[in-house]
Amino acid sequence: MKLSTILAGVTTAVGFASAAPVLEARSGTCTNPAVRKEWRNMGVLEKANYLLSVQCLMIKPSKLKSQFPNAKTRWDDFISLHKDVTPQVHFVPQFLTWHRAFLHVFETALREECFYKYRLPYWNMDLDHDNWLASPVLDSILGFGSNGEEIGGDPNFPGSTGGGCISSGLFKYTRVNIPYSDATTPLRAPRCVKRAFLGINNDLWLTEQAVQNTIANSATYEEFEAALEGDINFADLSAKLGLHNAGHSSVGGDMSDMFISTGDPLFYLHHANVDRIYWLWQQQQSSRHYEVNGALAPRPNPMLIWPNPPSGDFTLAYEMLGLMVPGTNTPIQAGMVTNTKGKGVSPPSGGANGLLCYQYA
Ligand SMILES: [Cu+2]
Repeated sequence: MKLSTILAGVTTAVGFASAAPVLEARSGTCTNPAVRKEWRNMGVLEKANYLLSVQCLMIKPSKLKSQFPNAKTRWDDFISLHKDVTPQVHFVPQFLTWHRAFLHVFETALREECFYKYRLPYWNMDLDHDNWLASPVLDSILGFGSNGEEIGGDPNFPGSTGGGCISSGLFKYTRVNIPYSDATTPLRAPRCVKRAFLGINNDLWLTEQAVQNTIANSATYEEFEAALEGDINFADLSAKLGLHNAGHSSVGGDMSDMFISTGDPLFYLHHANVDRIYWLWQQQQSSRHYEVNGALAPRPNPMLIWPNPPSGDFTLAYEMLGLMVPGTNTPIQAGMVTNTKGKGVSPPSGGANGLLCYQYA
């Protein structure tokens, strides 16, 4: 049976045509936290609702075109929001809080502008590190499709396979309109999303043991952030790669381009998993729900240059670049998102009320 036939069958059940947007009260505190689940623990209707809602964002017209002239769709908006601030939100302590805020804005768009009724799923890559190709996340019907078409891999990642456009599933025909970050790459918009699977770091960085080590060995937010995000050292790539970087390079293709990796729907599942591990670290001590520290300027890295980075330390008042509280023109501050159950409550040290009300299962 073809994918479209199967999805058409569940379309009515998940309310594709008739669902009113799921609006959530913006006021109040977090009395009943929503639950974000691992992809394989979601039911068929939840999966179908998610996949079709993502496709809805890929079709809806851009709202940020004046800011991002290449953007044609809402999906392009989210690629652009990330691309525009990539040097400012990677290899810096705000990495975890910025991406948490970004996921919140994305999840809100899925629920309010499309017809998504549940919560962002995550991909626990540990469950697939030794049998990647069999992952339910990569299913070609109730998943995100598998590797890129086989063109001998990505030459920048020796040992990778695939390398071409997503070869199966609903996103095989996805087209995005945001150019690659590499200025020497000709603009071929609209273009497909590529993948180039690379397994060499899976055993080292994606296992439950690696996650537990990262959590146990990080006493401060600054240490934990650097360990989970990871650092790039071309002389010894595996040394400090970290779960976040390893997950990106394991999928490869668009996912290995730090600027436009958000074009692959797997970005959001991988980053929800990164956010889950951040949440797990916070669960260890209640003070960690509002702990931030570290210098705002980026760690030395061979990938990105933030011209004239600010001096000073990362604080709860620091604004998450480019991200507004959904439905407003108010910039999201770090202290609004460090606590996943902090909705409607000010941090102990004072400041704007929290936005979030969720946990992971
Ligand atoms: Cu990112």
